[in-house]
Amino acid sequence: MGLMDGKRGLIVGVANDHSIAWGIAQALHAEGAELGFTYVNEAIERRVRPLAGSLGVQFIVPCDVGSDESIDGTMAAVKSTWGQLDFLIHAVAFANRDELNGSFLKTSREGFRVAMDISAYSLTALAKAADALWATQASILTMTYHGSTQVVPNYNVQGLAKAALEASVRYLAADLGPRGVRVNAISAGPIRTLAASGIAGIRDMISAQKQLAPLRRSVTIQDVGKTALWLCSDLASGVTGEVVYVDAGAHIMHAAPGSE
Ligand code: 0WE
Repeated sequence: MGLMDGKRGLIVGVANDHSIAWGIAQALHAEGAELGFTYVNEAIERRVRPLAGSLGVQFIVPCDVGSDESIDGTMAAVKSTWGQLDFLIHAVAFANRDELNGSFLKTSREGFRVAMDISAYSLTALAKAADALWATQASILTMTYHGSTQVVPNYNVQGLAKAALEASVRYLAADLGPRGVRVNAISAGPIRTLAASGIAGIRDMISAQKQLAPLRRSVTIQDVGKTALWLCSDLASGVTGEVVYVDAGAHIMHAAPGSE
């Protein structure tokens, strides 16, 4: 008996076996969920197919969250394959690389638009396209980061996009709640994923987190997967519109304690 037996859902954002979406997929699969994966292009498709295969996942569809036509095609495939959707995992973000370096003040109009479109609006776009598919007691989950509310050097416009994403979680929760659909976000501490690998100083950020965090460690995609499982399962039946931190407690601290 698994917590997710009989539940079917789509995972958007697996790029490789370091992806947070992959940690979530493994945790949900282990409790009996039936999964579908999306890929944004052929390079990602080549990485996603073997990962999907290792979990016995057969439903693999293209999805470019920057395109309404692509999202409509994805949801049409969900409708014809499953008829309804019990959960959706949204674990994608994108800002132009030159926006994630140096001063926020130099943010361009186009850089702002792209970050908001791909990192924030895409959640609403997916939720809207799946409007006729939501099962009662469905669960929508997205990924955010503390740079939404605190200034993290270099995170810049991506922090604004995460702030918009967190607000989207609350508005979507209010709209979909009457139908029993819950909408939540996990705010993960820094993890060395593909998206983070290009970030200068990510290693230092992770080791700084280890000093700061009450648990004195960084978090893994397995940590995130277990909280995702809780939020997508009936265990979190009373939780919606929430941002749950999975960061070993780091965000409660103002400064690391002195060594003594
Ligand atoms: O949300 C993120 C990463 C999001 C991200 C990463 C990239 C890298 C490659 C969005 N767009 C891009 N575009 C690219 O071209 N994180 C929470 C990880 C992250 O990213 C940072 C961080 C942390 C932590 C960027 C600057 C400072 C800290």
